[in-house]
Amino acid sequence: DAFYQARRDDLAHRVKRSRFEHSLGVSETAARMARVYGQDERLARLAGLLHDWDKGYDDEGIRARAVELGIADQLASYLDMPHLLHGPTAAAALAREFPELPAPLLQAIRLHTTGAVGMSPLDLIVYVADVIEPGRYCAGVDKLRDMVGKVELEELFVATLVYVVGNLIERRKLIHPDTVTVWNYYVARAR
Ligand code: DGI
Ligand code: FE
Ligand code: FE
Ligand code: FE
Repeated sequence: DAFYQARRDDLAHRVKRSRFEHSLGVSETAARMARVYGQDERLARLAGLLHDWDKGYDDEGIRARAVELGIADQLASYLDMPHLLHGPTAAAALAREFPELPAPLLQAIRLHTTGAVGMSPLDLIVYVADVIEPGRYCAGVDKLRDMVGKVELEELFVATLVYVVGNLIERRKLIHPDTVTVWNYYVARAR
């Protein structure tokens, strides 16, 4: 639709080419997953398109943007992980610029990097689609792609977390406290 096309054109100017292609991949993957899991396909397609809206900023730029958007409280827990701020800043910026965007879409964007306890189906879809979109090449991801529609959404999300958190550990990266909390919450539920 017109709103989607207009934001797609905006995004092409906000992020580099490869990130733009990634966003289109997440958009189509999220839409397909929404169809499979009985969620709003149009909302998922738009959330996927917009999820990396603020990915074009460098570390200093994204910190300044968080302050400017009035969400500097996020900065404390994200102190050494500024690359995780683009979710919260994108949600705040999009809400300000496009007040017509529904809250569930903004939430999915805000949570797409760390996850959170009690994620909605749309939140889970955007999180997973971010990892399995066709542009991501990695052996472990094919297994996740094959699970779409065969397992419940929460189970697919836990499998995706295994992949994402496992990668962070292997690369000796910091793990955001929200990501740890999410892991504990969903793993306990999956038992
Ligand atoms: O924006 P994307 O690259 O599409 O993916 P993303 O928003 O899910 O994550 C951005 C980066 O942050 C990516 O390299 C994975 C990484 N990441 C996700 N959770 C954590 C994390 N990095 C750290 N250090 N800690 C986390 O908990
Ligand atoms: Fe992202
Ligand atoms: Fe992600
Ligand atoms: Fe992404």
